[in-house]
Amino acid sequence: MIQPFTSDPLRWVSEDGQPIRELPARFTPELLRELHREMVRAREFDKKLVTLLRQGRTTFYAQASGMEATQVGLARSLRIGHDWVWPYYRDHALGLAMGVSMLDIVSQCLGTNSDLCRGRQMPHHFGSAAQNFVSISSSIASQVPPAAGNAMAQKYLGVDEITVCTFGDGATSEGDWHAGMNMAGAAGAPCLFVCENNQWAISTHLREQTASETIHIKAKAYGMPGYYVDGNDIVAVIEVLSHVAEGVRSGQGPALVECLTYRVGSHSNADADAEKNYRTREEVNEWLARDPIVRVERLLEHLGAPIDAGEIAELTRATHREVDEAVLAAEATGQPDWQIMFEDVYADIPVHLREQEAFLRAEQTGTAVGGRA
Ligand SMILES: Cc1ncc(C[n+]2csc(CCOP(=O)(O)OP(=O)(O)O)c2C)c(N)n1
Ligand SMILES: [Mg+2]
Repeated sequence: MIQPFTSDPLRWVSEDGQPIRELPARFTPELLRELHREMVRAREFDKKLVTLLRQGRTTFYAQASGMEATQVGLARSLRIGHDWVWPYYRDHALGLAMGVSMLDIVSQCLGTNSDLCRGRQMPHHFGSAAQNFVSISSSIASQVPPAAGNAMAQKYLGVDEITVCTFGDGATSEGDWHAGMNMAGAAGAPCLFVCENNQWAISTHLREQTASETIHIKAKAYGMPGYYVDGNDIVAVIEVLSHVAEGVRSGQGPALVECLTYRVGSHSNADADAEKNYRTREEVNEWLARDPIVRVERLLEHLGAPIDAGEIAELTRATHREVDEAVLAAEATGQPDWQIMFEDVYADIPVHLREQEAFLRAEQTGTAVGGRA
């Protein structure tokens, strides 16, 4: 039933929340409510972080609003803490759903002492060892070759794990993407590539990005199956991704899954206003009407187990409290001292860095007598 290379995205639930294929038994109202909760938490996290950005308490943030079904669904399709995830910069809904702590993510965004990197990484580029969630990089597609390498190592070591590598539609134009796909294909490495196709790479539309009809058909060239799924239908995302992940796990080699979705907010704070210049309000409204959270609410209504508005409001408040508490806890640890830039790289700090540290210290205390050449 789950076939690769379909011309239309695989879907289980229509945009108005009606099952269009038999709903698999595991999608009980309880599970659907849990998934709904995780998506609402991610959406509200977005809103709170945009506020922190506007307050100048962090300097970079990229919203995932509209893409929650893809990311929360992916988290449900993995063996968390076992499989390895090489994410990209819009994956906080994935991280949250995988159990990365709110405090860790917020600390990283604020660059406080509670941040594992202590402010030495671009905000909103967290990682988490407990979940094998590799630290995010902003260089588009730079995670793809190392993810393929990770999967090759898993194959050679014969471990019962897979690698998951996520990226946007724009990333598929990068040389690194093709190198990584080729390497994984040639090696038959257990890598699940997930394209979060939100149809825009900042202001470049998918149609300008590639002459291929879809992203998933590119898998054919690398000798792996390519699947096409409605990324706003969380039932479809979980059905397809867990099926494909099990294939990868059982030694069938790598696979590519394209989740068709949309980012309803701006690309990041870098284009918060410019967004209005490259896409129409009508297009955004069209996709707002396909909201993945509302789709689950309608499905639950259809199943006779509706979530009432009061419950959603309480869920929203609880998430806001959770973020507020994480912000207070992170800020209470203070900002890192400048000296930390010399730490955590070398076991023994080399002499030239010690000299620079001494120079900076003298600058700080006003006792510097001259610069270094
Ligand atoms: C190597 C590289 N080139 C250019 C950029 C600038 N840049 C940042 S995000 C982005 C668009 C990426 O779009 P996509 O892969 O579709 O992901 P999305 O932001 O839509 O989730 C670009 C070009 C970058 N970060 N790295
Ligand atoms: Mg994109």
